[in-house]
Amino acid sequence: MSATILVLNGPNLNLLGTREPSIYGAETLADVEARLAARGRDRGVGIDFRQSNHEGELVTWIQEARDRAAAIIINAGAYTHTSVAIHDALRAAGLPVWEVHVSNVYRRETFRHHSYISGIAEGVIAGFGTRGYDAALDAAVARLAAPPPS
Ligand code: CA2
Repeated sequence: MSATILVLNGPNLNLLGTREPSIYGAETLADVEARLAARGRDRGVGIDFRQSNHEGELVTWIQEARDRAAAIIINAGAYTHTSVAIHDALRAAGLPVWEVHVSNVYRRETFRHHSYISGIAEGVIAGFGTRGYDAALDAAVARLAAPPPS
């Protein structure tokens, strides 16, 4: 059975492609999901792609990932900057994590410069638009194929 990579999206990311294209681009989240599903198929992994506006739902999905997924790619949206609960759940899951942001958060307001996720992530991708998800997927696939020596 092939590995599954959980791709989680936090609050308001369901609005991608509908508003603020100068910050977030024109692609919808459904476009990103379709592209990642195809990329995952090409690379022999399954993609479980989800979005929620609710912190607790994201926490539950991260907890469940422990038994269902081999890696997590997460754009936690604004919860990136606020959520100790998501930080704790990611730590507890014990899976490799890649953090993605569509925009370059370091060019924006200072409250977006701190992340509760970066410190436990294998890698952080910000400011490459929705292509950041593709880069994170490739990094996760490479890591699953050749885990680092322990
Ligand atoms: O750049 C990113 O991917 C963010 O995670 C997006 C979050 C923001 O709070 C983070 O600081 C950076 C916001 C997602 C909102 O997405 C929208 C998309 C279109 C229109 C309005 C909001």
